[in-house]
Amino acid sequence: MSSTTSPGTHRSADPAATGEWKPTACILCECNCGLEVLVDAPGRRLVKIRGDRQHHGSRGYTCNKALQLDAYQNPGHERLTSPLRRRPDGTFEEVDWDTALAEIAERLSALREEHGGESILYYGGGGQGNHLGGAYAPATQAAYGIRYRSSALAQEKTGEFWVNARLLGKPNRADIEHAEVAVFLGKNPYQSHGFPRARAVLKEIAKDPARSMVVIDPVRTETAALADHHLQLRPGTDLHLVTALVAVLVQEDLIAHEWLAEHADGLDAVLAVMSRVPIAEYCTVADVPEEQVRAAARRIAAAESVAMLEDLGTQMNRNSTVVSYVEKLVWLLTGNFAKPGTQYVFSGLAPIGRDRGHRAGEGPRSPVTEAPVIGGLIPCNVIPEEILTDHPKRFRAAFVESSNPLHSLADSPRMREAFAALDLVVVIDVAMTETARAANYVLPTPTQYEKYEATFFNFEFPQNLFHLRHPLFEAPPGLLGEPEIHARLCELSGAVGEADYAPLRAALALGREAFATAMLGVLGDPRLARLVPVLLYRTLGPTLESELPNGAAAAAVLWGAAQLCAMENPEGVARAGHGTGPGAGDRLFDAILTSPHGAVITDDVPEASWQRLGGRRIQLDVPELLAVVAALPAQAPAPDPEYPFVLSAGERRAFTANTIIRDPGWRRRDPAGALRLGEGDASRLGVVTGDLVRVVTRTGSAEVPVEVVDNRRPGHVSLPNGFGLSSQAGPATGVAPNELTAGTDRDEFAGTPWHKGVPARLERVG
Ligand SMILES: Nc1nc2c(c(=O)[nH]1)N[C@H]1C(S)=C(S)[C@@H](COP(=O)(O)OP(=O)(O)OC[C@H]3O[C@@H](n4cnc5c(=O)[nH]c(N)nc54)[C@H](O)[C@@H]3O)O[C@H]1N2
Ligand SMILES: Nc1nc2c(c(=O)[nH]1)N[C@H]1C(S)=C(S)[C@@H](COP(=O)(O)OP(=O)(O)OC[C@H]3O[C@@H](n4cnc5c(=O)[nH]c(N)nc54)[C@H](O)[C@@H]3O)O[C@H]1N2
Ligand code: SF4
Ligand SMILES: [Mo]
Repeated sequence: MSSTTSPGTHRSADPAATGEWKPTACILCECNCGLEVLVDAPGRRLVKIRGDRQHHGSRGYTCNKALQLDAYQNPGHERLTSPLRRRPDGTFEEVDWDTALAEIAERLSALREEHGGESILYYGGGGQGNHLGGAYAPATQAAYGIRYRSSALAQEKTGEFWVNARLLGKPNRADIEHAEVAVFLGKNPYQSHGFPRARAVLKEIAKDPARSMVVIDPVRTETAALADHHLQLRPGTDLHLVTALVAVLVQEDLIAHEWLAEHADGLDAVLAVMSRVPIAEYCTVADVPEEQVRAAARRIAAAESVAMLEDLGTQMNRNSTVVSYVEKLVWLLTGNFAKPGTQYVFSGLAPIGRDRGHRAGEGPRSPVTEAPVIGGLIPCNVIPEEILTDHPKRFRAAFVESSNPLHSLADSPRMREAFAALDLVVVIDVAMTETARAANYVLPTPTQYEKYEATFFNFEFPQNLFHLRHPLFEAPPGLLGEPEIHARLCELSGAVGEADYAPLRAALALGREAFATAMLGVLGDPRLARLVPVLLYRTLGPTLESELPNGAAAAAVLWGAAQLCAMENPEGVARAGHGTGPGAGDRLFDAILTSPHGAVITDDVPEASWQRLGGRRIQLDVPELLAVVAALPAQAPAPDPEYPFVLSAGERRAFTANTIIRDPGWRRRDPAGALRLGEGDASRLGVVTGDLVRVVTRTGSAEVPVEVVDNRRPGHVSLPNGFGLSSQAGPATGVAPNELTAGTDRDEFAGTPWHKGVPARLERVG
């Protein structure tokens, strides 16, 4: 750690004695636990970190990872300090902002002119902790006619989004904290979280004899070890197992007939398929004793409340969209919706997870491969195919913001090839990433602790929280926040400018009410409607700075989001204390601005879930998906003898956090990112913990030390996510999982990858 003393100051300047505790949040997973940080302001260091008891969601909780956040804030020489332009020889030169942005604007405009804005892909828009900057990107998209976008959500969640859209018309989440029975499908919340205070809640459930936990995972994870029912299935056989679970509910007549008659259509079609399921045979395929499956189904049916959470173990695996469908049938057929401890429809400030739910084959498609666009996102796995072709509609440019697709998407070698084939790549990031290295222009931005930031991952119930974090530090000179970058690019395109701002500023001078009226006018103007984020930033933004200096203009976009939230959720917003009527949105906005520990945006009653469905009945019959269930063969696919192992490529562990922290020194355990394998496999291979093996897949190979463990099935091995980051300081640490994965291994409905089931072979090294 660098010393914070400057010449002449006393050597023992202890920041703990002189510094200040400031509220903020952890940015390493979607929970965004509230933190209090003792800062060393001149050194821009997070000196001490503790949970924030005043934070409504996390209530003082953190996991082990939050303590390492200084390694994100201070990535050393990986930190970007100036805009960079790539020279023809591949090296980078520093350029000033005016030059960089003017050249980018010119090249984007030229591409639009020649090939249409459809030839430019926008990728990303936020990580686990930062979505405020990305909220301005739609304006840049509008300014340059950029029509297609994608993000990490399109390699994990789009299948589930689509299923939710078909079944309920709305996304939903699980109230694990209050559930009598919590069910985790391909999810290890002990490490990955996914709901507030996960480890504490898991332990509460485990020690309460009146509650139960069901875990469906081929690994005896930390979560599975706490479970009452661990269905330790053969990897990749989730469709058999979960279908068997649903079939037990149907065939033992454990379903909520009255509730379903009142709320749902399509039950007969589901019953027709499920009543014919050969339960015993499917359990054999999944290699789980039938009695265990029946016991879990009966426990679910007997419960007052069941909440169920699926995640990457199935979402990045074979049949993921169909599995998501049968998973939802488990809780729908038992009536576990819109009651405490069940599934609910959340409020929020952004429409994450919403989709129109077109029938398979209908709806928007990607330009070259005609892959389904779900939730507005093209599947990540088709991106290289949308570039590496001479199709006239191919992508010719990529605009990447707060994301690292050259590391995180399937088949990194092919992704590198694809990005190298583009005419223009622009990357906005804080650090020199794998993707930034492939860019023509790299635009440096302050870290999330040097600016106002927030996420739209606000899914809690009954009280939903929004946390606008205030900066802990002043940003270093020479960096621009994302809102400023987007505003300048929009202005340089000629789409928006002073003439558009002036009337809004005049209205604002009369008060927020007049401003709201003027903004309504803007929304009715097709030229300006999609530029609203920048209009807010340039007009309302500066007025926020007078109260909250150091960049609060970035929060301006939340004004619009707050108005929408108040309109969509009047009762919840009122119950949260923001009143009713036309001023509610403004009061909500002000509460967000002035609540550095987070503001409750909505306080819901269970019926709110029904209200959000807007009178639509639940549609249980999704014919495209039910057809797959009906045709499911009663045998497991035969493994390829050349690749007898199943590799789970990207397991969440105690010290992984996507690629948010680049310095490998942050890890207190598992520094090499070991390949985990069972004792039997280890002895057959003749390796012990620490020995090197070569992992060979159909697309790549890598050498990695093994860790012999006792919690997994024979033939099932795993590598952690987020390893193998390039560094200017030395060789990469660990294996980058997507050097081993294939883009063509993807779901037939959503195009999501099969990262959790990569066929692999292991060879002893040396
Ligand atoms: N520590 C840590 N936490 C994180 C992150 C991180 O990088 N590190 N990332 C965050 C992000 S972006 C996400 S999306 C979430 C993901 O959170 P999770 O989905 O919980 O994480 P994973 O470990 O990738 O996969 C979950 C489980 O799937 C199991 N699995 C593997 N194959 C199969 C299978 O065939 N069937 C079933 N049923 N299960 C299988 C694995 O054994 C594993 O326990 O985590 C978030 N939290
Ligand atoms: N094989 C395999 N691949 C996977 C997974 C897996 O399990 N297996 N998991 C997948 C999942 S679930 C996810 S979510 C993705 C995640 O992959 P990505 O979406 O690519 O995201 P991150 O790795 O989180 O990268 C976040 C980027 O944001 C940058 N950043 C940090 N703060 C800021 C900021 O304030 N502004 C800007 N502009 N940039 C900032 C960081 O430096 C980093 O480059 O990985 C996926 N890839
Ligand atoms: S990584 Fe841990 S401390 Fe950080 S938000 Fe997630 S659960 Fe909270
Ligand atoms: Mo993720």
